[in-house]
Amino acid sequence: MSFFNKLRERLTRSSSKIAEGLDDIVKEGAPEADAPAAPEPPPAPEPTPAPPANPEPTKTAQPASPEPAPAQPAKAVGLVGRLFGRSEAKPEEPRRALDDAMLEDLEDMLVQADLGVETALRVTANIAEGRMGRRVTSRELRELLAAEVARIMSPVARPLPIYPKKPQVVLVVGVNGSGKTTTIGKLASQFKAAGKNVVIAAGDTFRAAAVEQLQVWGTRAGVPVMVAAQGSDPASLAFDAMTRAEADGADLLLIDTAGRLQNRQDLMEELAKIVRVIRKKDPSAPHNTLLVLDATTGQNALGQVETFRNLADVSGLVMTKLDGTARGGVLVALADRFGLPIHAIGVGEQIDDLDAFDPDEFARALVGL
Ligand SMILES: Nc1nc2c(ncn2[C@@H]2O[C@H](COP(=O)(O)OP(=O)(O)OP(=O)(O)O)[C@@H](O)[C@H]2O)c(=O)[nH]1
Ligand SMILES: [Mg+2]
Repeated sequence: MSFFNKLRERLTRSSSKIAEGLDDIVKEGAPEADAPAAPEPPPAPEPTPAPPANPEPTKTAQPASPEPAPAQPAKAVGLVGRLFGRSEAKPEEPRRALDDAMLEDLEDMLVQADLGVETALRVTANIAEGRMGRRVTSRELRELLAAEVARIMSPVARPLPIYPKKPQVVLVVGVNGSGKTTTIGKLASQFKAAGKNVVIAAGDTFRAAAVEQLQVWGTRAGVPVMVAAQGSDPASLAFDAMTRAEADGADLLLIDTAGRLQNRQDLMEELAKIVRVIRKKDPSAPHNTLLVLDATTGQNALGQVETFRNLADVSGLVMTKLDGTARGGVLVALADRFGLPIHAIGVGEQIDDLDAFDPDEFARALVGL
């Protein structure tokens, strides 16, 4: 199965949240056509809040453009249609006019879908621009939303860059359980399969299980895994691993680290020490510092980026566990807020459940197209 198909299939909790949200928004405000005229809520007493500040306040206030296709009540079924039993009388898709109330609903829905307030505001404003008053279907909204999401994410979609520098040192960091070790296993397998000479350093000397986990991946991929005694200094392991990778002529050295909670100062200092020691060997290393984020943590991911960026020179992100979470929208917020490259996304526990991040595919999958 192609990665896109897998993504679409596994992102359903996020995508149905958004797709159903859009359906509801449109239905809610659609003319009484099919809905039994629900009692209109009384108009808000206070003036409707101004639409979100637009980056370029150009033509937002454009008068309602002529509707492309005025919704018609049930079209008559043509003779041919009747003869062949074709259902030409398919009920018209509900439409709703883009107005302030609808934009507010849209914004709320996007916040619920973990895009974050700032990004939800910006996306909504861009969708509104030049379209106020136009009557849209849920499908059209999905397309508009997908285009906005893709636009935000295109600049950050960059696979892990491979440099001529040997060994290229990739340090992998993140909070507990975010998927660091699994991501290293997947990356090692994929790079090895692509003909790269890879070495892994099991820098999580905290948990014996982490070392075993990496050894399983290493054996599977045919990649050597450097380990050290439990409880030993991960910085000295990193140093030894660099020596080994140099001696082996390795292209890539992937260094796993123990999961660290943002509030554990000692662990955070340990990470800084790993970086210092690596730099004694190669002042330009680590060449990449990957922050692995778990999509299920939703908005917490934003805080994790802040913390790790202050501590290490985070050069790119990997987001795991997009399968089975309704919080996949957080990736849009991350892209919008930080502009850090998103190197890969994970949608499962198998080797090929990690792939480079494609903004268009992600955007379409996210809105359920
Ligand atoms: N469903 C799913 N599970 C994943 C994904 N990536 C990792 N996991 C699972 O998440 C769990 C934690 O992954 P690890 O790779 O051990 O995470 P870690 O960051 O190394 O954890 P610590 O070393 O404890 O900090 C494991 O059960 C993985 O199989 C993913 O993309 N999707
Ligand atoms: Mg681990």
